[in-house]
Amino acid sequence: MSNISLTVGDKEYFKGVPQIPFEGKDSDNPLAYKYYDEDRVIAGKTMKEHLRFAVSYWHSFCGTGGDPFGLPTKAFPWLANADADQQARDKMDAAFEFITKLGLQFYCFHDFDLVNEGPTLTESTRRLEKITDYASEKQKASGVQLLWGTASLFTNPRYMNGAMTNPDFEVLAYAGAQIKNAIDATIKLGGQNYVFWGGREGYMSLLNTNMKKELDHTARFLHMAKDYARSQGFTGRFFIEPKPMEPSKHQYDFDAATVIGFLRQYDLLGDFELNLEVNHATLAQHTFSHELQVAADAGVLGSIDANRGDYQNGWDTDQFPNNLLELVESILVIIEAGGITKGGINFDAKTRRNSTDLEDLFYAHVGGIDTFSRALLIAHDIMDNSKYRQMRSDRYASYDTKDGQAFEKGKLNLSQLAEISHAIGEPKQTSGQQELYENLINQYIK
Ligand code: XLS
Ligand code: NI
Ligand code: NI
Repeated sequence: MSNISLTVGDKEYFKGVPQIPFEGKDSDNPLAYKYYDEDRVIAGKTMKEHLRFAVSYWHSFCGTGGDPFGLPTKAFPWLANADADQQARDKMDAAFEFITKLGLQFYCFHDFDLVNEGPTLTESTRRLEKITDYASEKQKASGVQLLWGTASLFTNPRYMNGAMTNPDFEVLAYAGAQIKNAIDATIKLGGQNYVFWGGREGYMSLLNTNMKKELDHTARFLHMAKDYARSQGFTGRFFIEPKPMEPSKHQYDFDAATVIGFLRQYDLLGDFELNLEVNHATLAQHTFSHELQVAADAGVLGSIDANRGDYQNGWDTDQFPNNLLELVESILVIIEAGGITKGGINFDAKTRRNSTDLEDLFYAHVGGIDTFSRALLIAHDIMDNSKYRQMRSDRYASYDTKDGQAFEKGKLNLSQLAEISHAIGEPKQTSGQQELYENLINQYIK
């Protein structure tokens, strides 16, 4: 049974939508889960524990459909009140009604998703303190928890030249004040993790950019943020979210491999892991499973921002995940890495600009949750019942014994390697059998 209690404020925003039940794959009810059976146990853990789904505050409750060519299309009723504090409370009522109707355990926010940024830092701080008091009550009443908090250091014009990387110290200091508030809010709400996405941390032109200085400043800033959070008792993980471009031409957190190199160079490994986003992987011309594998192999696979891109264009379209094959391949990597344990799966995805019914938010999440759930079931079936694991390890079997093993253990030098090859002669040809692997995966998609 769900440990999440339905929590509706003074006004019910999603009238006519009940708590979403699990009805199984033969159901044709669009407001029911077909695969996400939260208490079903797979490989010793419930689906809820494997998947740790989170709703993102920004797309779901603040994203009103504006784009560079057109005005907002979505008149969310929780944004109607002009009073800043009341609007923030209404939005939070809507958010908790939505999350608890989905029966999900987590949510994620930026500081200025919770409240509109005030005219001064002092006023923004006051608004945040007030809404986080309310959020504490809401979390308590519902059982919903904070997966991660973050600060928006990319929306306000002051950050047009970057936040942590800004050439002007005064802007960097403002970012420091904002991050301090966001860390305080995260700690106050028992947040399990804290995220950094560097939307403006990069450059539009190298001509006016001192890259070394900007990266040094970023590292210094991250050390300060980590030291502050630890001094306040925060024991969670810090996640960096790689993205190669958009809004900047080039962003320093380009992809998983780049971020890992940065963390290693500046001695940040250990506290920092990665929050990987599907659409960011495709923008970096990688598959999502590639990014997961790179992070897993470095021991920094932290959390996921779930969405999908559009394969015909190069934007961060943040569509809801519905590509089963992409997710099966990704979850195979996650299973081998030991699962997502501290982070979760956050729907950093938005309904399309012309999806204007409030129910569309539910269809989108139900579909994304079910696609991930189905992929989890399929991937475990592949791991447990197919030859997939065996085929992969057989491919490397020549390193398990004799000279291959000696090589892996560092017991051969280059001259010995050459001698061995002279004795063997031309190696036999061995097929990579890619098509066989692909067929195997497809056979289990049922
Ligand atoms: C934007 C990012 C952003 C982060 C949080 O592309 O995905 O939404 O997840 O700042
Ligand atoms: Ni994201
Ligand atoms: Ni994104």
